[in-house]
Amino acid sequence: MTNPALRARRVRTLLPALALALTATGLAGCGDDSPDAAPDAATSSASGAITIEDPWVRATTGTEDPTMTAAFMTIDNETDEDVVLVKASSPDAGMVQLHEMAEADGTMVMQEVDGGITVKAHGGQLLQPGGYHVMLMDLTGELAPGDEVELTLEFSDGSSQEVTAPVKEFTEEEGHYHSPGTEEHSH
Ligand SMILES: [Cu+2]
Repeated sequence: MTNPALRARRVRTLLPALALALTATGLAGCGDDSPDAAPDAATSSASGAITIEDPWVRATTGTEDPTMTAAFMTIDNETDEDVVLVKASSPDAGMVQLHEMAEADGTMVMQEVDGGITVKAHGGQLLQPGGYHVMLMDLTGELAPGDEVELTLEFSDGSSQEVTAPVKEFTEEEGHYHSPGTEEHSH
């Protein structure tokens, strides 16, 4: 003859132990020693990811040449390997290049980056006016403040990111509101 009350009590006392065991298993999974441990790692922005912060595109309204503009952002690399931004594309631009500023005969000119833009392991790289930028050419239309531009960024590790960048008016302050090195990269 069994005692139902006793059995129920035993089940109840076992449950917290089971819950603890499950939690421990879950935590062990975050250790990330095996690259295939997290099936959603490529699409989430969990630790160990490449993330894009503060993307924006300079408005073309009222500019000298409304057929081209540039996109800016901060790329954070929280992985253990250097990665290179190798390619960018946008449905809003016929041609997209990765540019840097360089001095030529005493003036600053922009030119295509040879080999892409490197983001160091556990580091960040700022794309900003006067520095690295994603050059958008042959724009399909004018870009006014409030518009949005879709960007696809492709990295040397084979990953890619879809970014929606708001269009903003360029002001001088915008150029150095977010200097390299001052922003925390610990999340
Ligand atoms: Cu450029």
